[in-house]
Amino acid sequence: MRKLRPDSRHHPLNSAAPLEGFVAWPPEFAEAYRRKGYWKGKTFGESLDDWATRYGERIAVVSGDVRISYRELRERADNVAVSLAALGIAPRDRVVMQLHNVPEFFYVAFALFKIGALPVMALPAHRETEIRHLIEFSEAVAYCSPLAFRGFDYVGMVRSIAPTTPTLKHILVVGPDVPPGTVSIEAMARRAPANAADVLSRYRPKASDVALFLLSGGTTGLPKLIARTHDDYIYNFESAPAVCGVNADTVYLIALPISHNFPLVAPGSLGTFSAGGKVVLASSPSPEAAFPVVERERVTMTGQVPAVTIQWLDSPLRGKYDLSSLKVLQVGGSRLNAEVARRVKPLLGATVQQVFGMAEGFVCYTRLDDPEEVLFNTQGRPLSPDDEILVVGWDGKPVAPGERGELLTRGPYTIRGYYKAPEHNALAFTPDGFYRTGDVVCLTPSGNISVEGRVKDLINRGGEKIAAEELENLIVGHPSVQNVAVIAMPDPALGEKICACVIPRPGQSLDLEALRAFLDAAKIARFKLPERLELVETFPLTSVGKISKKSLREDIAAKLRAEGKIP
Ligand code: AMP
Ligand code: DBH
Repeated sequence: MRKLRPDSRHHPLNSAAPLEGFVAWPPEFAEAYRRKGYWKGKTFGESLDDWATRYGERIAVVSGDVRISYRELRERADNVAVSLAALGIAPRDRVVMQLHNVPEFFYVAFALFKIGALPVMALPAHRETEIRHLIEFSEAVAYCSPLAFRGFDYVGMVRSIAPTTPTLKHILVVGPDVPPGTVSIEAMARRAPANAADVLSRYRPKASDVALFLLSGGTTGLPKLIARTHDDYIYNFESAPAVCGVNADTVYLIALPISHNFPLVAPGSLGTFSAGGKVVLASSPSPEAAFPVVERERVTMTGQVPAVTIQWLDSPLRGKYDLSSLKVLQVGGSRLNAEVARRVKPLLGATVQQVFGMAEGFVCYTRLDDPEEVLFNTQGRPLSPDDEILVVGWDGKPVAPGERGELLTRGPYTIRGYYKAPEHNALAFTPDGFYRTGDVVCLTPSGNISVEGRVKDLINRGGEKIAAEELENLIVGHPSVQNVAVIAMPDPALGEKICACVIPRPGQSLDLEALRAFLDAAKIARFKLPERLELVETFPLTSVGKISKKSLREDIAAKLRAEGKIP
């Protein structure tokens, strides 16, 4: 039997010092957010306990045939928490979580919240390069994954990383039968230690402390870490139900990756839990996987990216399943075409809700009773009355009403800086703390935001964000490549796809397959692999001599039109 008594020297939670590398809100803002009741001083662990008390035997999570009540959810999270503490996982220790849509995600996340340890929310699509970066950057002590998912061996991957990441001590794995040297999450969840209350009472994270790390889509290099506090993240998801029509009767389907900000808090699983609703997990958003689940569980609401909405609308399966329970279809992550938005109600029977959000915080929603003109053509308005927004031009000054400009924002749930990234923060935030979203928007006469484009150098591939620079850094390493610019090209289904424009070295050539194989060998997420390669002799330049990605984008769009690939 292991010792369950944590060593108090390793538990700095009662010290006033914030986590090193975390950029806190200035005291006068924090004080105002508390005074206005946004930050309630409650932690995630306390929230789960409240839900279990209030909603008890109601079903919190459905996954296949498994149905878990609020009481059981709390019990399993507590069991896992005590086991993790016994392993030596201490407050503020980082744990990279790479789980797909399984209930164990909630057991582990809440267990970590309860002991003040900090999940780092990776996505199932990430591969060795991203995971190594996350483990190294966060100095993670543990990694958590399925054994395998969609044919990929996660444990094998982390085992190949572990010898060179000395902080990493534990591998936590979904399933009852896990390989030697790893820890079964299921076994931890079922083991009920007698002294759970006693152990957990020693861990008292503060509401103002960091609760978890999300990943930024990023514009430079590998993903940045976004530290969200108990106070600000709870405010974020507790405000969502009112604008999304979520209540105890809501059946919310998660078909996007469970660890992404959209299905976590907008309202996501956490907003649904806070209202006592039911969260249903699906393995994929495809009509084949999701429609039967909608029918069986009488799903009332889900969140999806525009590419999936198009699939749902065009699917021949639509008439074969009873989707009549759907009341609200949230669409976000990338720009929804107005004509697609218009088809949602007639074909799926649900009210469309556009969601424009970011893991950095700020979220806009159209409201369910907005006129069609607003529902179809805009991305709505901010969640909080204290979300401050500025739309600025190239000179950094606010543009005239209705003009386009970059959206800057700050507020009670928008970060003031990325974790441990002071140099990047000096560029990504204004001196007075506004986050430069990199999104180009305009304010419509109805007071709503319309997303018109962006100034940040990334590709938004159906909601999946790819930093151009990250790919460029890899591609210049190819022996046939002299220089490269990675750009977005228009795509009817995904909105955008990835195009690599390459100047080959003299006498060398390269084709798309070879480029993709080269990048695949670099072990990056497959959604980052370019879908087109353009070989060029020179790049168009801007007046200051930088590569003009704008001209490159125009060139590729013209080519695609000429090829009949886009209208
Ligand atoms: P991330 O930083 O990965 O959380 O991605 C957030 C970014 O996704 C935003 O800054 C926008 O560029 C984009 N985005 C999210 N929702 C929408 C939407 N409804 N319409 C257009 N772009 C969106
Ligand atoms: O793309 C996103 O990151 C996003 C989209 C919709 C998001 O973070 C959100 C809603 O909260």
